[in-house]
Amino acid sequence: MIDLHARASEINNILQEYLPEETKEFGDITEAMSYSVLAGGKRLRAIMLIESFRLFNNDREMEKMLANPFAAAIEFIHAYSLVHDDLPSMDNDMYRRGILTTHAKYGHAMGVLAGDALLNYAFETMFSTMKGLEKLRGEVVPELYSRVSRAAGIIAARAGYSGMIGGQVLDIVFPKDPNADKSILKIKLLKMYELKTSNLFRAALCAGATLAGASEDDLKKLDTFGYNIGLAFQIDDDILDETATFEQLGKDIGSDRKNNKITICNLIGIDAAKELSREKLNLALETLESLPGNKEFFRDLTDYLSGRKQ
Ligand code: GRG
Repeated sequence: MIDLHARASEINNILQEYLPEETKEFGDITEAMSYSVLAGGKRLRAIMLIESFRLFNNDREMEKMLANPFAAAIEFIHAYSLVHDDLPSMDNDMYRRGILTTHAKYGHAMGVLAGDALLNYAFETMFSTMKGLEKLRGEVVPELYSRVSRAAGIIAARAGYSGMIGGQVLDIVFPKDPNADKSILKIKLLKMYELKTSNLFRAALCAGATLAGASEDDLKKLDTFGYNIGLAFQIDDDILDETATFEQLGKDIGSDRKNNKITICNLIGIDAAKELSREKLNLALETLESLPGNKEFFRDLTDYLSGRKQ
């Protein structure tokens, strides 16, 4: 069985290694960046990126030089999205991961800027891997340059206007009328979940596999796996927002209700939402079996996701 707690600590060490050195030269920005990233978190996207690399490649030196910085970068992007999601103009939340949100601690402007800086720094980190590639023995270096740029391209697109940000936009403009046609609302809601949540899971999985040299066919399968676990994850996030406690989640619960959001829970009910999440995880498991390599980690991860409490 996987020990996600231990894996998260390993990722925290990688994050420490790749965060910019703290300096007051630019005011509080580096401190606010570290605060936003190191506050805690399950580190699932970084873990998935490294594990998808391992499905296709067992060269630990290459993993350290390519997968580790990309794993840090995907967490920087995830942290930026949370920092911006918490802003007064978005969900206006004061607590995240058990501590004050970045804007609540450093002020609104610094919340915006810390998020922006993390997004840019994520790409700086990904492209910094190119500097060391010539040191890897026995590899055709042009192929590795190509893998790095393709992996960064996948992350850019999945996090961008037609990916995670697009999902956030759909979230903001989502119909507020609870009497609208429920089947149409459900389709729209799942599309929004796919965009805002599945996309970063898909990005993590496909970037890790691309760095490892996976085939297009296997990338498509991983993408489908990420799509389904991402949907299940967001459905469960909505369920937890109704049923968990502040201590479990580290943030104020009932945030969706406070913001008058239509969620899968108030649309189809908590039991049907749980069933839908299970369906998506079963679909993910089916796809997983068609992938090569040792899939034990991802089987365990799917199992963990089916009963997560935080
Ligand atoms: C550009 C102003 C501006 C805003 C963009 C992109 C964006 C804001 C927000 C992304 C949408 C978002 C926050 C989706 C929620 C995804 C989700 C369920 C996050 C929680 O993930 P966990 O549980 O968090 O993995 P931890 O804390 O464990 O890392």
